[in-house]
Amino acid sequence: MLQFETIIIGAGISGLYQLHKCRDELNLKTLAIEEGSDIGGTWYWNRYPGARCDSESHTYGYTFSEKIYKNWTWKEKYPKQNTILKYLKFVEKKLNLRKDILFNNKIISAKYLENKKLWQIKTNKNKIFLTKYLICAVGSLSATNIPNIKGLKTFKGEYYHTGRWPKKKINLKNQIVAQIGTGSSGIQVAPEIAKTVKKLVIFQRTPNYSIPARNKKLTKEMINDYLKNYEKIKKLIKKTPGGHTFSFPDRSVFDFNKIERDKIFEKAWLKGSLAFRACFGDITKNLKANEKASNFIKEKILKIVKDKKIAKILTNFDHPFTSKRPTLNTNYYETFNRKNIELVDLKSNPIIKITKNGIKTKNNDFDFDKIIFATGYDALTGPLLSLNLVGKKKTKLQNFWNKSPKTYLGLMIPNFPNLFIIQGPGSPSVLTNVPVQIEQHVEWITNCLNFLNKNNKKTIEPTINSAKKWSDEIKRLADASLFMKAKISWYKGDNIPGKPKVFIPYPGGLPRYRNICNKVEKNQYKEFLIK
Ligand code: N01
Repeated sequence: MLQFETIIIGAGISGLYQLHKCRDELNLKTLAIEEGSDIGGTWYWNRYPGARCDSESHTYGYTFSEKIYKNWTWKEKYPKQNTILKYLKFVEKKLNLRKDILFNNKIISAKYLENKKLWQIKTNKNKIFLTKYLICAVGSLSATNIPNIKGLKTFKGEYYHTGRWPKKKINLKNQIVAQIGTGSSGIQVAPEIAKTVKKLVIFQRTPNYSIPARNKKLTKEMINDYLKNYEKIKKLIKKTPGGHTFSFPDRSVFDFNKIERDKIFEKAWLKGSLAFRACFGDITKNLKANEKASNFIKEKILKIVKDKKIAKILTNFDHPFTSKRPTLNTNYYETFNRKNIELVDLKSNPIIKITKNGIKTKNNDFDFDKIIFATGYDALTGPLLSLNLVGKKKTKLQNFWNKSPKTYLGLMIPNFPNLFIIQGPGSPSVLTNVPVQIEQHVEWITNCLNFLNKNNKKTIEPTINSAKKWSDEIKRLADASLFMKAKISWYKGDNIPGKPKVFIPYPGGLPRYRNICNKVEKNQYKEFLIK
């Protein structure tokens, strides 16, 4: 049985950086284990047509190395999935990481051996490893959710989830295709495949607010500009709440009359960016202010979509803008003006079952060649629960988290010594430009391991009390936010039957979170049991 000082689960953005830090900075004997056949995590699995990132490319990547930052050139405002994959392969090569990654192995269980103070890891290929530290770099959106709709097994065509899109080329030409789900993934897939398929029927449960991405090629000047400003950008994205280059101004929606306000909205709409929500400081905080932004978007959709019935379904909002994850699109609303598109409102016409030939709703019987599930994820907790973690005193994570995920800082779990999570439940994670959060987590974990090794400490785990206080803090912040106004939101577990209904990520913003983590480190981890 091979033994390591550190095992990292996952070789996506977080796993790769953590491997570099543990192996090259701390000199720990380290192995990363990856389920896929190559590196990339999210960007390995999400190969669906139209997949792109909606953080601006020059902010979406590692900033820890000036050399790496400056030796890579982003060519578009929003990078495509395979461009990000190429970027990660470029980084991996620079750091020579591949030789310490075991591919095609999925972790099926991880058990803490109290007498040895080691974790025992098992993979689906019957490989067993021991390790002192176990770092879960499994991503927050990697446990795909295919809803349990009656009859799926009887469907005789092929079906796919966007987050597990097949490697083989899928021929959609002349096909009649169903797409269930209109979140970030669905909004990207539909315009892309509508160009090819014979007919696309989109099944919408909740309408989504979407801002035009206005993707474009970066000019030489733009590229030189961001490269020149490396230090500035690196500092800036650490200061803003979401890890983007934009922050929220002091100005209120109510400081302006409708004409002035709409001018500001229009400018942001034409620019196209997640920064639309930061046109005013109160859109994401105050329901009345939020209504102004929501109404502006609604009016835009009503203008774009020609069919009045479809436009009504697309704007039948039941939640405030930004209470669910805001999305960017390229011609999503325009796609509904095509002749080969149909929109089904699941609120009035729900799915009854999937049949051999297609989908039966309350009012219709549809025949399909293929079904695309853009139905999201068992976010944040799902990827960790699937590892079948068993901690001290035979504590199963499934039981320990049955009412709510309990972590301290989203980084560690009581009863699970020496187990670290990158982007875990209880951290800002999915509410941020993810690589910024990842770098902060990897660096915090690295410093913590360094502290333990230097001080000859064998184990670390947070106290139950610190985890309880952290959950209370998340609840307090979430209750005061607009996030809780969304009826169905994966931020609070509503999309998965049986999942605890609590707000999962930390909603206090990255700078505040970073300060708390830094304080914990400076005070030598007083909220933890260290032995
Ligand atoms: O998943 P989602 P996603 N019957 O959960 C619907 C990141 N991301 O893969 O809103 C019918 O957002 C569900 O309906 P409702 C990003 O963080 C980023 O799109 O729950 N419908 C919804 O419409 C994002 O937020 C990028 O009522 C069902 C859709 O399926 C996160 O990943 C691109 C259903 C799921 O939307 C997840 O996005 C892609 C059911 N039983 C993803 N169950 C970029 O950076 C669910 N739905 C651009």
